[in-house]
Amino acid sequence: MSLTLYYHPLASYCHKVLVALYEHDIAFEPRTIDLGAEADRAELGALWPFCKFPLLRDHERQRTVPESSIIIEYLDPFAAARPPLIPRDANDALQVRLWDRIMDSYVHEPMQDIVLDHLRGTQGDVSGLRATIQTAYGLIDTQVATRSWAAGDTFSMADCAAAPALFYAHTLAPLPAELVHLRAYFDRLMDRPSVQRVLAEAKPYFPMYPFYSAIPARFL
Ligand SMILES: N[C@@H](CCC(=O)N[C@@H](CS)C(=O)NCC(=O)O)C(=O)O
Repeated sequence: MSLTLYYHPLASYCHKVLVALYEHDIAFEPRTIDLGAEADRAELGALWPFCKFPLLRDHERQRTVPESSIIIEYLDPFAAARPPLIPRDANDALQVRLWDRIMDSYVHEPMQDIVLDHLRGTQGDVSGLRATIQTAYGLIDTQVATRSWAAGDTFSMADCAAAPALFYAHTLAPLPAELVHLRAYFDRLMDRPSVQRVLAEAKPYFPMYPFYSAIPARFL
């Protein structure tokens, strides 16, 4: 396989795909994109008009693959030696896809919108976004009370989605002390070697993050 990943080491959706790549130990050429640089934007935009990353280019198969979940699904069959991130069983796979959606839609996206609101200086009412994150926290707490990982006892795509979503959401809405299962799950995620590697690579860029001061000291 000959792969290029268009990404940035600080970007949360890129973290999701990096966790999957490191879980599978798949080699790739990293292509860092600076969205503030015109030439980089033009390069990414020529491949994917929404100009968002992560974006994967498979040179061998001449395929351009956008969207973090789709990239993880695309790569999964190529890493047959490792446990799959999407189970072969259709019902188990559905649970993984459901929890991947929950992490993206109800933690990651509201978190991203709060950060964007801050960066744009729009000072909009983000209470609805915060409430969505709190609802998701409660739901995840119940889910992981009886499971090691988001969709069962095997690390999956849902956990790849959860790691960056919870890492950054935690800086905006700290995990409530009473949600002990969620907090234990967060610690398991942060201890996972693939996640630690992603966070170590992001570390030099953390000062660029607007809520840098809320990143727990153990990650700095
Ligand atoms: N649904 C997309 C979301 C990707 C996304 O929002 N990426 C952010 C970085 S974390 C981005 O490219 N932002 C730049 C922009 O929106 O201009 C996915 O799952 O890959």
